[in-house]
Amino acid sequence: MANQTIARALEIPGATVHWYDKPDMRKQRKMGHITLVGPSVGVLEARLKSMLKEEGYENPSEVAPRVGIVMGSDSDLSVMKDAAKILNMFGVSNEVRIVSAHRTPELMYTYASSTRERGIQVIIAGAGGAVHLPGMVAALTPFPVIGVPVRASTLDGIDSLLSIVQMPRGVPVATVAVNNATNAGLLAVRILGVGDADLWTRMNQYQEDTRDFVLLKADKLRKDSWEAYLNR
Ligand code: RP5
Repeated sequence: MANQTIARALEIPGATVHWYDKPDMRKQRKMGHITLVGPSVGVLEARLKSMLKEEGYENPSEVAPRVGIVMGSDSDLSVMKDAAKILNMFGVSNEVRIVSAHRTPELMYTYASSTRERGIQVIIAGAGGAVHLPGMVAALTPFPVIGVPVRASTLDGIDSLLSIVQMPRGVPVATVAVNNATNAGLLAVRILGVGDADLWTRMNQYQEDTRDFVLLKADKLRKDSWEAYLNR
């Protein structure tokens, strides 16, 4: 830990430097550590991010993802990106990965069974057709899994929806509407918000903003004729 690192850490609220005071310094030798505390995981993440940024780690992937977004194929990405957009908007760290239940079953196993040690708390899994990814991931981890049925076949997404929603008793998967990865992102934020006051407040604000937006449109329609409203 360089002197500048210690000085910078001391400027971050909630950070404490533990210097071991070892007599000599060697390459790769642990000389100390920094602990970070905060009122919520969200605040903690922001503090950690700011510290890593100061240290030159600009890449957000350096911060452990709290939500894992997985999909069976890159063809699902145009739908699944909406979950990542929502999580980014709420400042929730996430990662986006291709994990195919039928074509890379070993990877699916490794991914799902390593979620805890990697800090992932919620998984959003999307796929189309004969979908097994969300269910299998839910079978492999105790963390909540949200399934996104992707419209990817000739059956208009009904096949994907039924494959995900009809889970056997004992292995729950929260299923959102076909192609609605936005709701999967929002549900993940709500789940995390149960234990994160900062995130809870932001979700509450989001709901108030949504309500105000609808009321604004309702007011406009009330004042104008419906023809004028549609022609705007
Ligand atoms: C693709 O097949 C889909 O959209 C989908 O995600 C995928 C299912 O992949 P597996 O998980 O079954 O390999 O066409």
